[in-house]
Amino acid sequence: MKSKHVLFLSLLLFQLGCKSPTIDLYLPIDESIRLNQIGFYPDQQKIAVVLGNDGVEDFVIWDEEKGDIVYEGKIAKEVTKTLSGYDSRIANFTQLSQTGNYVFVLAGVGKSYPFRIDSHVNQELGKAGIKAFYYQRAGVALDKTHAGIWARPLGHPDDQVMVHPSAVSPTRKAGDLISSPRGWYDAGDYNKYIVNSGITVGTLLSLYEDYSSYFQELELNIPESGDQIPDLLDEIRWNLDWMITMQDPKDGGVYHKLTTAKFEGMVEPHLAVSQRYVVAKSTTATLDFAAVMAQASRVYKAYFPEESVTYLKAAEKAWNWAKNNPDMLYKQNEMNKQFDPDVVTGAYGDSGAEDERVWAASELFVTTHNLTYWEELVEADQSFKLPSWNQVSWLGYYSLLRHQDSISLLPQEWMATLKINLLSAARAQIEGAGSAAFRSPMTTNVRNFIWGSNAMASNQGILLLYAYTQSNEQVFLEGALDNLDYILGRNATGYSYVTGFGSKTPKHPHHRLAESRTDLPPLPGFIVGGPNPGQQDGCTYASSFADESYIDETCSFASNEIAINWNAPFAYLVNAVEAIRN
Ligand code: 9MR
Repeated sequence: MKSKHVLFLSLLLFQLGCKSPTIDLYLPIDESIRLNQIGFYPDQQKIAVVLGNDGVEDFVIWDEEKGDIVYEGKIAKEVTKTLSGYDSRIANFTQLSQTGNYVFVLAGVGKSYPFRIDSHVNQELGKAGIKAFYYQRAGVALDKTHAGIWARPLGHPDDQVMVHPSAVSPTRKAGDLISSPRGWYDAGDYNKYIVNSGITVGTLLSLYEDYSSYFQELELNIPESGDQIPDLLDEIRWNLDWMITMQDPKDGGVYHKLTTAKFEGMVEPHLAVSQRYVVAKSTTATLDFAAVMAQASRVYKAYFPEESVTYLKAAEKAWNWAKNNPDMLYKQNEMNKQFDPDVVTGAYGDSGAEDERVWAASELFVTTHNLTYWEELVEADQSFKLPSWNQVSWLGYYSLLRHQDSISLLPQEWMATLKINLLSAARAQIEGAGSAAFRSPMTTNVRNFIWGSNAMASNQGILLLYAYTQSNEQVFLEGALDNLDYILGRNATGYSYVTGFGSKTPKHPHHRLAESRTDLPPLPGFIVGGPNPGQQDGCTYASSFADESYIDETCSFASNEIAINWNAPFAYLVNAVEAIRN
C-alpha cells in the first residue's frame, strides 16, 4: 500500500515537471526540510524552511491517509542565511486547511517528518507539558495507573531533612531534623530550590488564572483526577505543599533550597539517599515565596478556603521578613567558606532582589487590595524584562494587567505605562521575525541562545500572548505560534525539543529519572534546555554556532537537561494557544 502511494506520488511529481524524473521509490526523510513536527491549526500560517537545495523550487503536500497530493506550491525566492551559512528559503502552504496527516515533499529531494492539521493539534502536547510535573513529584511512589511504564518506588521522603549550619535560627540548631516532603524535583537533579519553584508555580498559576475555563475539564490522569478541583491546580498543590514547609514558622524567612551537599549520582530516586539539608534563608527565595503564596491564596480560595487563608498569612509573614532582611542574597561560595559541609548544587544566586520585591508586592496587592503594597510599586522600574528565574518583575506586572478591572484604584497613567511597555516589547520581539532564518522571534537575535534557550522562546511566546490578549492584534498571536513552530522543529538542529513529541526528539536528556532507567523511553512532555553556545558542560558538540549548540546526549547538562522552570513557560505557551484556538 505504502509503496503504491509513493509510486503514485512519484508519477505526479513527474507530471508536475520536476527536474528529476527518477524519484526515490521510498522517498527518504530529508533533513533540509524544517517544520513543526506536531502540526498546525487549520487557519494558522503554515510554513516550512528549506535549507540549501538551490535550484529546487517545487514542493507538494502529500496526504498520508488519502494517498494523494493536496497542495502544490513553489518555494519563495528570497534567500536568508542561517548563522552557520546555509541558504534558507520559505515554503508557504497556509492555504491548506483540511484536517489530516501530511508530509511535505520537496521535488526530487525527499520528504519531511509527518505533521498534522487539526483544530486541537496541540491538545495532547499541552497535557503532556503539565503531566511532566507529575513525573517530577518527589516523596511519593508513582503507580502504573498514572505513570504507566514510568511507575517507580517512593524516593526522597524528606521527612528527616537536616538544618545546615547556614540555616540556624534561635529555634532551629544546626543538625536539627525537619520534615519538608513533596514538591517537584527541580530538573535533571533531585534537589528542590525555592527560587526556581517560585517562577515555575507563578507561571502555572498564571496559566490557570488566564485560561481557567479551559482547565475546568482538562484531565491529566493524575491520582487526584476526578476530584472537584481542576487537575492543573491539583498538580500545582503538590509543590505548594512543599514550599510552605520551607518557611521558618518562627520568623517567616524562607530557606533558599533543600538539597544534598553534592549532586547525586545517576540513580533512581529511591537509591539516591544522601543526607538532604535546608540551606540559608534568602531575600530572593522569601520574596518569591511571598509572591507565589499570595497568588495561590486567591486562586485556591474557591476550592480550599482554609488553605487560602494559610497561604496569605504565609505570604505576609514572608513579606515582613524580607522587609527586615532586604539584602540577604544567597552567595554559595561565601557560604561555603563559613560553613560545612560545602554545598555545590544549583545556586540560583542573584545580584539583587528588587524584581522579586516588585513581584511579591504586585501579587500581594492583587490579592489584598492593601495600598501598602501599591506604595512599594509606585516608584518601581516598569520597563519590560522577559521573565526568567532571576528576573521576575513582569510576573507581577502580568498579574496587575490580568486583574486591571478589579484594581482600578491604581493610577491610570501608571497602569497605561505598563501596557505600553508590554506592547512595545512585544512589537520589538516580532520585528525582523519574518526575515530571520527560521522565521521566528526566537531567531532574530543570537543573544537569545542562553542556557535554557527553549525557555527563552517559550517566555517570548508568553509575552506575545499577553500582547495579543491586551490588544487583540493577530500579529502577536502569530509570533507566539512562530516560536512554537521553532520549538517543535523549525529550527537550526531540526529537533522537536520536547521528549516524546515529534519525530526527531531528545532521546538522552540529562535527567536522572530518565538516565537511571535507560531501558525505558525518556519520560514524555519535557522540553530540554536547547541550544546554548556556552557549552559549559564540556561535552563534544557537532557545531559551535549558537543555534546549533545542542547535542542529544546525557552528558550535556548545558543543552539537554530538563527543568521545571522551562517546562512551565512551555506548558503555558502550548495550553494557552490551545485555549485561545478552541
Ligand atoms: O537554569 C540555570 C541557568 O540559568 C544557570 O546558568 C545554570 C548555572 O548556574 O543553572 C541552571 O539551573 C540549574 C540548577 O542550577 C540546578 N538544577 C538544574 C538547573 C538546570 O540546568
